[in-house]
Amino acid sequence: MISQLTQTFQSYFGSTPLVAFAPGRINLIGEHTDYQEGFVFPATVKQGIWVGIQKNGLTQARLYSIDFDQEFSFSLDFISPKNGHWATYVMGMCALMKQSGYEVQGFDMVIGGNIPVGSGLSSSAALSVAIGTAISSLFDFQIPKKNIVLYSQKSEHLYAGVKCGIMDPYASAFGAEGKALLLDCRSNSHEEIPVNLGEYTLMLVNTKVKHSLADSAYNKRREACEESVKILQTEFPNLITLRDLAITDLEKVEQLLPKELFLKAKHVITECSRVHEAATALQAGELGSFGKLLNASHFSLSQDFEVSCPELDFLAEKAQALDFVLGSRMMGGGFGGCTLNLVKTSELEAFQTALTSPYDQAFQKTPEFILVEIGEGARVLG
Ligand code: GAF
Repeated sequence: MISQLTQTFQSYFGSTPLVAFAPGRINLIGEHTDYQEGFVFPATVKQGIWVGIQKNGLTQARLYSIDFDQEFSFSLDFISPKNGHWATYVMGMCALMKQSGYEVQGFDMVIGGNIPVGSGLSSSAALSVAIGTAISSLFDFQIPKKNIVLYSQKSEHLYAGVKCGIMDPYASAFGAEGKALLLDCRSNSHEEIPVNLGEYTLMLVNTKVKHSLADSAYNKRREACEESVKILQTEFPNLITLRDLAITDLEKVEQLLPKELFLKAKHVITECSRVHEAATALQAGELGSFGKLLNASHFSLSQDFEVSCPELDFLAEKAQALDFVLGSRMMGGGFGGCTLNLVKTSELEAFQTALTSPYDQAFQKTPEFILVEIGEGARVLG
């Protein structure tokens, strides 16, 4: 990828670029908890976004996307990011850096990547983090990683219209080889936990669907959680977010909230607890318990939080029924993307066979299987 990017850059812009990389992420467990300041357990994959960049001495950013085979340029003096275009992510990051006082000057940029489309591995966060890392390095801004993460999240809120949490850019920036990040989304700090899976392997199954309601439904779930917090604050005066509640509070929470809101709150409260249990199980090498928590997470996301879809439910349920699979669940925001599966390494082929034709028969689609290798977070490659 680096040599393809460098060659493309040279043929478009006639100079040699600095190259930065930011990976996509998986999430072991802890879904729809980050925007309630809860706990998540992501890790970074080897696939990601590469950005080549060089100064051009102009007041313009000139861009080329390898994947879209498209050029785009904009003036750095008048940045107006528009939703729905890949260049929005570059404009968004530049606008936010400039607002923070960084004097972003003219640059040329080539963007390439190998994150499977629609897989839910968070290519947009990887893109923003790669752009931030590249610009910071090119102009020697030395922007702290955490600020690049915050710009990335804000860019998604302001210019893509998704009120996402911090997990995706945080993981992309801070990922560590062979480790998952036990991330506290209140303090925005993490602990690295080694992912030792013995005879087992993590495998993603891509549904190859992304239902159109995904972004609006995501924002609605977030609003539902915020509404619950407001109602609950009358009885829990110290409550800031749902993260502040424990399993032992569930009975009282059920009495205070309408059923719809209760089920959403119940998911967040129980999922935060599952994250801690999963981290403990993983550290103790208790993979059976870890797998059961993945299954419980799927059930809760599907039945209580209602962010699954028929394709995800089908794949998770089929996988859970296999005796060489310890756990399976939908991963990420939902309504499409991938399931995450803990599969016995010697049975990976049998796993693919068991899912492929039933899925094809049910949905007229061939699922895509992606082996997870946990790689390092964002960095400048030279
Ligand atoms: C998406 C969001 F971007 C994350 O912040 C997180 O909420 C996730 O969905 C669900 O856990 O990836």
